[in-house]
Amino acid sequence: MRRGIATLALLSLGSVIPALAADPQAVAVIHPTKNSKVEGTVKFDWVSASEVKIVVDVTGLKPNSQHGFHIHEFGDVTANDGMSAGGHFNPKKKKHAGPKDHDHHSGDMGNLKADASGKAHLELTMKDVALFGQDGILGRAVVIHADQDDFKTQPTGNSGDRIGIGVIGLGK
Ligand SMILES: [Cu+2]
Ligand SMILES: [Zn+2]
Repeated sequence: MRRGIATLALLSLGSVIPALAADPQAVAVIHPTKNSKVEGTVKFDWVSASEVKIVVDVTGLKPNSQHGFHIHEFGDVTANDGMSAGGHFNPKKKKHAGPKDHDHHSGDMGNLKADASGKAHLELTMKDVALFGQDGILGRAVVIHADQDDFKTQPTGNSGDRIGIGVIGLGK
């Protein structure tokens, strides 16, 4: 009887908590905004509850240049200039900076470096984002910018137009 109640409790818990792999993942597929050809993927792979490995592969960038990219607050990609995604994701109310600076927006991911063919590959590890909850990034957007993030200008890093955007979805 007691075991039956425990099983019932487990079953009902299972129905409210989404079935996630032990190692949850998220992915954003990057699409070009107007007048852009930027495409690619940004993958998020939690190696522990507080540590996520991010792998970025993007094409269509200006060759040999750097491009700021961030998680922005809203997964609203209705505006064709990307502006509907709002500002940088910043639940901890910090100042804008680079991902390696002690204080930075949770969504600050630094710069992508495009090679001579306009491709960029980047891997970085961040500790400030989760899938769900206050730090949750699911349903928000990754935005890639035309210019380099200077890690100083508030609150944007002065990285210019939004040339690529993708909504962060639950990964397989
Ligand atoms: Cu941005
Ligand atoms: Zn920022």
